[in-house]
Amino acid sequence: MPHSIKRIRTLALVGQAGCGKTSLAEALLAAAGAISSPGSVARGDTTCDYTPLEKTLGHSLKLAVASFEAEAGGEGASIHLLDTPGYPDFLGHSLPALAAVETAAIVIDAQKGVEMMSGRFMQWAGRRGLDRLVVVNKIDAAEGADLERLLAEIQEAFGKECLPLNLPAGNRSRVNDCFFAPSGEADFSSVEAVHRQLIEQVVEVDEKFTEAYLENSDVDPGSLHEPLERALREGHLIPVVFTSATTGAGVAELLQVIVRLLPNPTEGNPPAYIATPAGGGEASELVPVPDPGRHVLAHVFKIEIDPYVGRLAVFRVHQGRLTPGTQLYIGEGRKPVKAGHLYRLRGKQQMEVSEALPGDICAVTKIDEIRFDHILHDSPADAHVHARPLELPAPVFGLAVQPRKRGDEQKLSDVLHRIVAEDPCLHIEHNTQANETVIRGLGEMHLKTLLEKIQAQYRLDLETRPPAIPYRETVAARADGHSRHKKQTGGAGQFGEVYLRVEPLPRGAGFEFVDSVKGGAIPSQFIPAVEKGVRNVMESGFVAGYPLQDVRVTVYDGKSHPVDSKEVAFVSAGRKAFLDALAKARPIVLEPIVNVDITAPEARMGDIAGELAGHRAHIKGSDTPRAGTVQITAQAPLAELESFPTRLKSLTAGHGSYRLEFSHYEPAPPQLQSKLSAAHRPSAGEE
Ligand SMILES: Nc1nc2c(ncn2[C@@H]2O[C@H](COP(=O)(O)OP(=O)(O)OP(=O)(O)O)[C@@H](O)[C@H]2O)c(=O)[nH]1
Ligand SMILES: [Mg+2]
Repeated sequence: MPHSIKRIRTLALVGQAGCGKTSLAEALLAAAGAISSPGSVARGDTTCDYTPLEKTLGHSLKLAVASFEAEAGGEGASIHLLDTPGYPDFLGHSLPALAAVETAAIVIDAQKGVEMMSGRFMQWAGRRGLDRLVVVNKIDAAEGADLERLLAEIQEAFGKECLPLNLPAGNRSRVNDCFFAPSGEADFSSVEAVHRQLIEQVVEVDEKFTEAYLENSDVDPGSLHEPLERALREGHLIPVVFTSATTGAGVAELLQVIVRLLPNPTEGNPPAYIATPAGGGEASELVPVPDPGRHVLAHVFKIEIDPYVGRLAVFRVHQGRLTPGTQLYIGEGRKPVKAGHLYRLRGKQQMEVSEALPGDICAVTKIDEIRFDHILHDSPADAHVHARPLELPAPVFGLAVQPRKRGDEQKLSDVLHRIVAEDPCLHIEHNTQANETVIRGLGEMHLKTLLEKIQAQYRLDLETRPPAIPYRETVAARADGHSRHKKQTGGAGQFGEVYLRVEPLPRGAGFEFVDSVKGGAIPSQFIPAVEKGVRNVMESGFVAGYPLQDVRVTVYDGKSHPVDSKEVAFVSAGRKAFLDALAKARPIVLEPIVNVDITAPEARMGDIAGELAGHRAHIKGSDTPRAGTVQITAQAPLAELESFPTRLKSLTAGHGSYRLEFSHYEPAPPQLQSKLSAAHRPSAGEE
């Protein structure tokens, strides 16, 4: 069968950790005959969980691509299936999958029902205009009555557009089709009634079909491709299917839905790119056309770095046709590269192919310039095209790290560099103040697995500690300062004298330096030297060794000497005059305040409020986005939240999640002020 765009299906499996995505991918691969028998997560031999750490931990840590051919109902398809990790800590791996597919399959654990990540992915996929499909997995493990209730729960949470394409039957040992060829009895509801509901929902998007349906009181489902495609694209229909990855119930039927009903790359809502004209200007939306005859536009949504094999860049083609010989430009880079080899992926396995069409998900290896989110294109005119931004959460959970063994500093820097390339939700900061390297991620588990990976894959042991809190200093009053710098040692002397004033500025205003010296009392060429002296102190702090902010320094008078005045003299005088003023200007320490956004089971609301109150937090509001779930917004000093993730986890048995976001600085309470300045004093002796 020749490769063609219309045969391609792209699908991402998303949802709560443990709902069975990796197992389902395995079952689908086996049902299509791509693997001889399904592997299992417990045995550690699945196609998608192929990294050593995933095998040990028994859950997915990164995005995996499984491409395979399938046939159903006489139709053939070339499927690119994406398996994503469910833990919110790995959103940097799961969210990018949404940029690569036409359809998001939200997998729900039949035993657990609608969970937090099911809802979040439903929303994210909807916002990106993806077709959505709900897969209720693990039906073997749930009771029939639970499944009926679950279907109602799904409709309550995500709307009446969620209609089953099949229903569990034979006491959940199989499913009965309600769309293509409805027949037989189901465990609950009626196949016939569901069939009617489905058809009515589909024809509703088009008057022509509605009329035909009303006239004949039925239509052939085979003739409904067009309105069905539209219903999916407009979110007017969100099909629900039932499966068991373990027993295989509903798996062949799901494969049939993928082949026969899901959109090909010319259907669905087209993805939008952003184009900025060369030389700047207003950015505009650019909609790629899934036509192999046009310029190539492909989006890199995954980077994987294997310590032995090197860099693998996985991309989705949105426009044009790629071959191993295509000259490719990388983002805004001007130097073209040749892919050399193009691969399709099936977990770890790489299968060489001779072309990639719009809709194809392929990989190239060993091109070090390619980064996550890059656009690969074959025309220099497209250098300023970017993918529509992913709504990735900002990493705020930090750990300061250093190698256990001395001399491993360079190795640490290399390893962090590689690891950050694979995960857009991971940042590295160098805090020169505290002389520490801080890794920031989305949560405790994110960083913990990262450290394990660094240990196992790169043989690098790290010591960790909570990162230093970025305190700041400021002044609470206005004061004047003076210093005269005079040195007479044999030859040429040094002379400089400075009068200045310091005053507080509103919070967040930063630093202002004003020169109001009259009549050249300090010659203008020495003013920068005075500023330099002041800035030295701004950086090193006064009371507790943290940078100063929100102050204005005005130099208003001074004295110079025709021979002995030099830059060094004014740097020193500026510095000492500023210190003199600071001592009188009621210097204080500011602490960072963050916004905390907590989502947790409603029953734990009281405990969480208590925990927050004990840590100087103010609760700003609470909301119930879904039955049983509460969302709390609060503000708290960052320093108080060190143990919060652990406490939240134990209070909610792991079901709570939180997000932090910097808000502003506030004066630290007196006790903390004294503690911080006492801690600083031993090394402050130089003044
Ligand atoms: N009874 C039953 N168990 C299942 C089914 N599907 C998966 N499981 C089990 O559920 C557990 C989690 O399955 P995974 O496939 O790893 O789940 P996942 O969604 O990939 O999890 P993450 O990768 O952490 O997001 C494993 O122990 C599976 O064997 C099913 O249909 N029925
Ligand atoms: Mg998994």
